[in-house]
Amino acid sequence: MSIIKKVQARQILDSRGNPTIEVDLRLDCGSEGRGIAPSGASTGKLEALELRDGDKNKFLGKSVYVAIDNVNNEIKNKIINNQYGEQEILDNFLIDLDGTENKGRLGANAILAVSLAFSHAMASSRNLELYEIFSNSVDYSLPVPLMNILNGGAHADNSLDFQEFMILPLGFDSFKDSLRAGVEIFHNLKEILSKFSYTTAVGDEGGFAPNIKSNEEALDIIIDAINASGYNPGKEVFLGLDVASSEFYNNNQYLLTNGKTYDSKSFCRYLEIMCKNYPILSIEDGMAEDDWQGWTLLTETLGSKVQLVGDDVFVTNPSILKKGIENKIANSILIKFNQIGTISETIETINIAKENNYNFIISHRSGETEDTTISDLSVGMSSGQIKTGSLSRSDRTAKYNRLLRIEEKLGSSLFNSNYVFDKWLK
Ligand code: 2PG
Ligand code: MG
Repeated sequence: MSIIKKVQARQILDSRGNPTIEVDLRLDCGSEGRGIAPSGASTGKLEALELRDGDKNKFLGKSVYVAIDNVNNEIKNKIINNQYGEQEILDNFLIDLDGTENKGRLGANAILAVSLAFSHAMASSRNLELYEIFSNSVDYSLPVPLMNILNGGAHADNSLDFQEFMILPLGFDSFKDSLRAGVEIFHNLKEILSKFSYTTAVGDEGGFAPNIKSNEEALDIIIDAINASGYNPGKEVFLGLDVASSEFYNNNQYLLTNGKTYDSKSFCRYLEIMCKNYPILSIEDGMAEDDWQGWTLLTETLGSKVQLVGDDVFVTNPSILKKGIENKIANSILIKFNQIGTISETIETINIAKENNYNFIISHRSGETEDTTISDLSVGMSSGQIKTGSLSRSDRTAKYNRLLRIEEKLGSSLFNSNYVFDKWLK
């Protein structure tokens, strides 16, 4: 049934013009699947290792020929003509074959691309939609899109400290209407930025990247755009932040571009005040990955009021998430399959989140491709939320477009925008 007959890796380009690895895989029944590894810019220290060649003469050190070689030789030789009845069996085999804690020998990018290609091939061989392959339950749902319309931090060359300013459309009955709200706000935001003579060039995730002076001004302008679109901020459309604070945390201090420094306590207070002044419903990486004390404080202070999402701090790792849950860190987790390196481990982490009442958000990386697997993962695992950038650039809109097609097939009744936020909307 699922004997692997062909495995072929090649180098392609991602949305930033950097090389990445793509794998094609065929089963004996003739079904084929393709997997592509995405790539982050603001990476957590404990992420699985993305293997790059480091040869400055080729793609400025970013080529992935060694990872490709690992797939086309060692991995292929071991898995070809073998049968893997389930995703987990293949993934565990790859994990053992690599033999390191962080998949650093064969490369997490190599392993992930094979893992993804296999899931696509399995879905095709079973005549299933991709979202149907990820879960035994048919409890599907369509996610609320967390749309990153202003880019800062490591994703843009501007002065904004926070990496992502997102809008969360919650007052809508379908995915397509919530997306429409996002699109309208995005275009109104462009007009408002032009009016203030800010650039409307976009950053890595397709959101605008103006040289706005402060985080507060960014939020004010987004509120203006929501109003200009005829939506009610704090009723129909809420705000979300990815502070990505590990990027500006040094020597126990959070240092903003305006020169102000904060310790964990005062930075927590800063975020608390922001939540009082703006309809913020979600804060990702409000504290740095190394600042677990800060995370504890932030969770005690804001955990009952907003979604607190751990990205760099959890890196989609089942053991780290468990530790975080034990330590009462955050109340939600961002899920990126290349942080851990296989589909099975990604699903294991999601199941831990589910069992512990943590929200989980399926997420893209800042370096993406045309691949839309995350859309299916969010529907199949019923995440209720997806974070996949802004409303421009095909690497971002491809994910939304896939969700539109899934919604057409499954019906909008599977979209319930509020349930994942119920506890904070009361
Ligand atoms: C993040 C991601 C995606 P990157 O920090 O959440 O938006 O960025 O892929 O650069 O880590
Ligand atoms: Mg993040």
